[in-house]
Formats: sequence, C-alpha cells, structure tokens
Amino acid sequence: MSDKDKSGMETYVVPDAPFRPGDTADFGGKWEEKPGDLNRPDPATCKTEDTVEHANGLIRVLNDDGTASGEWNPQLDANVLIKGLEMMMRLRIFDDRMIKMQRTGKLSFYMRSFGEEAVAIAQTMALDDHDWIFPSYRQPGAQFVRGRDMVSMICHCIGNTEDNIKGRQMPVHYSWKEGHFISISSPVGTQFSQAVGVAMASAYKGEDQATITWLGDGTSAQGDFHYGLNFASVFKPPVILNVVNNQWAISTHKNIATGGKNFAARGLSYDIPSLRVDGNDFLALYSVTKWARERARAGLGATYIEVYTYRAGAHSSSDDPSRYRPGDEFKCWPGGDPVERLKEHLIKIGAWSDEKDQELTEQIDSEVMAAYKKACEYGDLASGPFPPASTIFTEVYEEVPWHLQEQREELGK
Ligand SMILES: Cc1ncc(C[n+]2csc(CCOP(=O)(O)OP(=O)(O)O)c2C)c(N)n1
Ligand SMILES: [Mg+2]
Repeated sequence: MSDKDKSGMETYVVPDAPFRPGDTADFGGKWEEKPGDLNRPDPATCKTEDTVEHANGLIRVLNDDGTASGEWNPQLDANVLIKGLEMMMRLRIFDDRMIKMQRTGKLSFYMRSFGEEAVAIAQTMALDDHDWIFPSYRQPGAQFVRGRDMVSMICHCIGNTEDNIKGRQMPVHYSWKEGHFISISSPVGTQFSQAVGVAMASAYKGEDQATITWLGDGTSAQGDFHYGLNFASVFKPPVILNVVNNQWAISTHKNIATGGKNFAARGLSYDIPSLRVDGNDFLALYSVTKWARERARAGLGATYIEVYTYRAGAHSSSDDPSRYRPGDEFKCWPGGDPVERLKEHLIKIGAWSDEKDQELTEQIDSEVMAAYKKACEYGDLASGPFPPASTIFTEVYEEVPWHLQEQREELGK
C-alpha cells in the first residue's frame, strides 16, 4: 500500500487492522462463498493450475443452515462426527481449566485453541495414525485424536515430577514421541522446514508416511515459511503445509503479514497445489486434508493450505486483546463457532440433541476435573514438588560432555 506525502512523493503506509477498540466490527455478514462453488479435483491428477480458484476462493461444506453439501462433502459417518465434536468439546473445557490453573498460580503460562478447535482435530482425524505431526502451540488438539492421556498433558503444562519432558519446555510446548507429535518450538516457524525434511526422508525410504505441519499468519512472514515451501516445491515430498490464518499474531493484524491477495495464493507461485478452506467448518477441514493425504500417498508431493479462521481468545495468558481489537469481534466472525456449527449439523441430521450435548459436557467436565486433581498430586507451580535439579543434566547427551559433568559436580547433584 502506498500514499503520497505533502511533497507529492510516494510514502509507505503500514497496513493496519480494519477495527480497533471502540470501532464496531463488521465483516460483512455471512461468507459470500458457498459450499458447491468449488469442484473437488481428482487428487491423483490435479496440477497446481487446477487449484487457482481454490486458492482464491473458500472451500466449504457446511451451509449457513447447518446442512452439508458440495463435492467436498466427505460423507462421514455420524459416529465419526460425534467423535470429532466430543474432542473439540474436550479441548475447549480442558483449555478453560488450564486457564483457571494459570490464574490461580498452579501453572505459569497457557495458550488456548479457542475458536480454532476444529483445525488440529479434523485435520489429524483425516490422517493415518503413524503420520508425523509438526505442530505449533495452537494444535494440542491433535493429541486428543491420537489418544494422549490428559493427566500427562497437564503434568507437562505444570512442569511437575511427572512431566514427560521434565520442565525442558514451556507449558503447552508439548512433545509426545508415542503419538508422532514432534516437540513444539518456541521460536515460531522452525517446524515448516523440519516437516519438509522428514517428509523427504519418508519418500527416500519409500514409506507411506505423510507429514503435516502448521504455522500462523504472522509466522508466515518469516524466512522459515519460504524455505519450507521452496524445498517442498523442488523435492515434492509427502507433506501437508498449513498456514492457520486466525487474523492475528498477538496484537499485529494479518494485514501486515499477507503481502498479497491472501495466504493461499502464495503457494501457487511455488507450483504447489494450494487450497483455502473455512477453518471453522469441521467437514471441509477433514475433506481437504484427506485430499492432501491422497496426493501424498500417490507420490504427488506437497499440498499447501490456508486455514481461514479466527482466534477467539487472547493470544496467551499474558495477553489482553481488549487493548487492540473490539471485544465482540469474534461474535461477528462469519465463520461462526466451529463447535456450535458441528453440533448444529449433527442435530440437523438427527444424530445429536441438546440433551445429549448437555450430558456429554457434564461428563467431560468431570473427566477434566479428575485429571486436573490427579496431575496436581504430582506437584504444581505454587507448592511443588518439582523435578530434581539433577534432571538438568540428563537425557540430552548419550555421553555427558566433560563441562556439563563438571557443572553437575559443582551443583552437588
Ligand atoms: C522467531 C520468533 N519471533 C517472535 C516470537 C514471539 N511470538 C510468539 S507467538 C507470536 C505471534 C505468532 O502469530 P501467528 O503466527 O499468527 O500465530 P498465532 O499465535 O496467531 O497462532 C510471536 C510474535 C517467537 N516466539 N519466535
Ligand atoms: Mg495468527
């Protein structure tokens, strides 16, 4: 964007958010793009040029009235959808409990997936169980899909004596070897190149193992994003590269990171089939990921996806969004609440009811409460116990280097 200054010279304008505190947020009502607008190309023959419209449009399956339609409808069994709904509800209730723990000093820091629950859950459900997951801190939901024990997740967030990574990471920066869930990196974006590298290794070894990775709109302005796309374009490994455009990078609006029409269209210039999907539509997310997985299985290489969503809550427990955006912005989001939308769909097809929903909410509530109490038995931030100091020196090197050995002896542990 450019403008002229008083002398008539071109000056640069820093892109800004459409709404700031005090403004009335207005995204223009429901999406203009409708399910059925876009075809589902054959994944086995699809070329980048066949996805130009998909990169510039929005793939949807759920209509505004809760029905499902169009070629992208994955035609899932109601039981699979109920499972997806249950996991999204579990994640939301889990997140709320963790925030309460943070506010009462039982853990130091937390990040919710509020408003984006469908992303990791629907996309991981569409994968094979042994596929690699290279997440950001906004995809802990993938662990629910792979069956991680909730007590273990809470112990990690606290960093207590049962933390599987012994306090070596920030809270929410999970690492879970058994679930093929790779450790989350605090410097954002590193996972893109790592995911592409692992996918290249799978292809080289001739294994049918795909890799999925996600980074945010803000993070896509970093070099890591382009390194990943470049290698994916050249070597065509079985990788699914997602940019989760949740409109915000802490307090910086996506407008300052886009640098083009949208995030999805960037993939076209790397000659990678590129899709833009409604990230609050569980069925559409599942469907595009299944499509990308089929391409990976057929040896056709990478798929690049912009997941169009909205970060409903604060960036983290350290953030106060009322300082930089209107408080009711999420309520105006045309994509709606992903949990409510799937629930509405299930009710519409006669597979769910408000009573069942209430029952399940109560069941998950007590499950989360029991897990929280159990985890606190192993220690919390306020009162310990903590992992012994000696663990600073263990499990990183197979053979401890002399200088670390010396430091350990100095500590007397
Ligand atoms: C390399 C690096 N720069 C800055 C930060 C600080 N930081 C953490 S998250 C974040 C915003 C990321 O926004 P986005 O990529 O849109 O992801 P979102 O939080 O919206 O999911 C920033 C700037 C960091 N962790 N690493
Ligand atoms: Mg973001």
